[in-house]
Amino acid sequence: MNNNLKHNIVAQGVSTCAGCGLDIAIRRVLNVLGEETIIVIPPGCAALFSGYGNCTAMKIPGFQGNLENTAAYAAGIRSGLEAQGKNNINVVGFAGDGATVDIGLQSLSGVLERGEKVIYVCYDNEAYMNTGNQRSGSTPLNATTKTTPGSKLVPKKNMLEIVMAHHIPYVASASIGYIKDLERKVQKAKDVQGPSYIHIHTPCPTGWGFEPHLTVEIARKAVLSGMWELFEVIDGNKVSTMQVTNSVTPEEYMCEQRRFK
Ligand SMILES: Cc1ncc(C[n+]2csc(CCOP(=O)(O)OP(=O)(O)O)c2C)c(N)n1
Ligand code: SF4
Ligand SMILES: [Mg+2]
Repeated sequence: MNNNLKHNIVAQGVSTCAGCGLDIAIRRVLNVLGEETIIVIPPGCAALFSGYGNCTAMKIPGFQGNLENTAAYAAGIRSGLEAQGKNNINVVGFAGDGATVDIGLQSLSGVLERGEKVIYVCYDNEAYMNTGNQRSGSTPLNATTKTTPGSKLVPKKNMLEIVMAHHIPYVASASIGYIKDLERKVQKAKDVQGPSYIHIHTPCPTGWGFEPHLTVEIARKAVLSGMWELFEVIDGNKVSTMQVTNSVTPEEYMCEQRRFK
C-alpha cells in the first residue's frame, strides 16, 4: 500500500507498463475523489483499471463505455443519480486523448454545453497507445508514431482552448510531475457546480521511447521548458499555476524521447 494515498481505491499490480504516467494519474485523481465516486472509462490503457470479466482493479463502481461516448455515459449516470436524490456522488469520466480530443469530442461538447455536473479527466499520453501508438489529434508536432513514421506534420490540437470555449465553471491543465497541484485541481473540480474538465499530461515510456524511471522527470521538464503549461480557468479567468522558468530548453525535454529523434 502506498501510504501517501488517503484512499486505496486502486489495487497494486495493475498491468500497465513500468513507469506509466497514466498509472500515477488515476491513483491521484481517485485519491481526491474518494469512494463516493462512479467512474466511466472508455477503451484505452486506462481500461486496464476496469479489469476483465468479473475482476476489477478498483473498489468503486465503474463502467467501460465506448471511445465515442464517455461524457454522455457519465451524464446519464448523473441524471439517474439525481432522479434518485443522490447528489453527493462524484461521477467522473476518465479518458485518453484519442477518446477525448478526437473520437469522443462531440459527446463531450454536448455535455459541457448542457452544463451537466460531470468531472471529465483527460489523461494525455499524446497518441492512441493501447492499440500500438497511432497518432491522435493530441500528438505534438514532429513526433513519430506508427502512423506518422516520418514525424507528425501538424501541431497538437489545443483541447483546453476548445473546452474553454464552452464557458464551463472549471477548466485546468495538470501534470503527473506536480502531484500537489494536480490534487488541488481535482478537489476544485469536485467542489464546483456544473461541469469541470482537467487535462493531465501523462508521459508514456513505451510510446514516447524513454527509460521508465524518467517519467516524472520528463513530465517536469515539459512544464519547465514551456512545452506543457499549468493553469486553471475559474469562471473564465485564466490563472497560471506555475511560472515557466526556462531552466530547461524544449530541446532538453525532447532529446530524451525517441519519438523526436
Ligand atoms: C470507435 C473506435 N475506434 C477504435 C477503437 C479501438 N481502440 C481501442 S483503445 C484505442 C486507443 C485509445 O486511445 P486513447 O484514448 O488515447 O487512450 P490510450 O490507449 O492512449 O490510453 C483504440 C483506437 C475503438 N475501441 N473504438
Ligand atoms: S502504453 Fe503508455 S500509457 Fe499505456 S500502459 Fe504502457 S506506459 Fe501506460
Ligand atoms: Mg492516448
